[in-house]
Amino acid sequence: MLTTTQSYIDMEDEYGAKNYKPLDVVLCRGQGVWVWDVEGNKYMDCLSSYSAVNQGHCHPRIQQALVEQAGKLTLVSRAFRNDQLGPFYKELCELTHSHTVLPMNSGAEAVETAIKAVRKWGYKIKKVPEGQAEIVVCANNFHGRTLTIVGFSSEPQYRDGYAPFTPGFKIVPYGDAAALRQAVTPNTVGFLVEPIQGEGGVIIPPKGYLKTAREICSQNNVMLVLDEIQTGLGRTGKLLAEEHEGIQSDLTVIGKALSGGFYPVSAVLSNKEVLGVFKPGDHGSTFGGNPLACAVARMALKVLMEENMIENAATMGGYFLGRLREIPSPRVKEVRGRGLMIGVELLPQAGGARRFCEALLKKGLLCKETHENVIRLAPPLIVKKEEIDWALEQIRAVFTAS
Ligand code: IF1
Repeated sequence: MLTTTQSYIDMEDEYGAKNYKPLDVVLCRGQGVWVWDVEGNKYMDCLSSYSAVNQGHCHPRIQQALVEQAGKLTLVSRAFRNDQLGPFYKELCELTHSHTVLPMNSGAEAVETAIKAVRKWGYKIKKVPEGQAEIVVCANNFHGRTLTIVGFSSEPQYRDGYAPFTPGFKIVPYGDAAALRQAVTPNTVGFLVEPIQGEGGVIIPPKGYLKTAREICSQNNVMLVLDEIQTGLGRTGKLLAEEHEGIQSDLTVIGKALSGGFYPVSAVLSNKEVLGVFKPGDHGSTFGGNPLACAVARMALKVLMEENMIENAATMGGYFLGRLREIPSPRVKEVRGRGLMIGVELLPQAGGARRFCEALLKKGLLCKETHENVIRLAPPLIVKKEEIDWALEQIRAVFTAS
């Protein structure tokens, strides 16, 4: 007789496209940092759905906001106004010191929106010759999966079989301010960069890099666009990761935890009039800014702030990082991170990160490798010290096993 788990796996395999290779665990319930599979086994979620569940699974206050709004009004399109959009704009702008918001749904959609905005700004305001706008991006970037975005990825697999791509992008090494300065031309309209490269392997740039990038952009009238879809909303121990360098981007892209994992909600925030270049009809989305998304996002931001999740991420992240570094393991090359965005890079001879994730799964800890040798550890920001201690026990056991 097939186990329940196996029967679900078989069903997925029978009917689903094979664009993922998930761990063979079938989850059916989540609460806080914990999730349960269909066999009743309990796991600590140390991925947080790639930082979309910063507030913890099924946060009761966000759930209540979702249910209440779902009983009132879910979608009216942007042909009409709704009573959640204005308050969402206001609260998000006040929280992030922005003055304009453009709401979208997925992170990639928001990144595409930012690309369109800086290009249009380049032509209409900076007076770059039509069709010649350039945007600088970094090697090992991850900004989403649309054709334009994968077109400027440096990861062969993300590009394979999808050409032709959108022109107008230049790739420079991440963390190299001189290379950025070199790449800027009079036609450069934007620099799109992650404050920490998540998918790239939790790569933290050299101290001062973002500050210098800010200066280079300001000196050359180039828009600094920070992709904070993963690093934002508390993940690195600050509301936005840009705060670690004391800078302000011209555009900030957020998503994921903007809804606490309940609903796809993303947004582009602008500290300049860049988003002002959009006129009615220039850009849009059926679901962008819908009342259900706004109600959920308003509550997701409210609990993030009211329940001190950002401070907890800073404190618990520092604790987690420090204790991880104490684990004596010949397999570990480096433990790095900021707040609760942590990566454990293994030495090549360790045999790859996937098998450690599978071993940790057996001990009740869910995490995910990125590329070959990095294990990402990113529990929800509500994680408690005793829960981290439990996780450390499982990690120590796996890392020091023969
Ligand atoms: C997958 C990766 C993470 C992101 C940043 C934009 C987006 C993402 C910095 C696009 C999305 C997700 C996508 C998801 C897995 C996950 C991921 F492994 F793919 F690269 F987190 F690192 N900017 N990241 O991290 O947002 O359109 O997905 O809402 O595609 O498998 P989205």
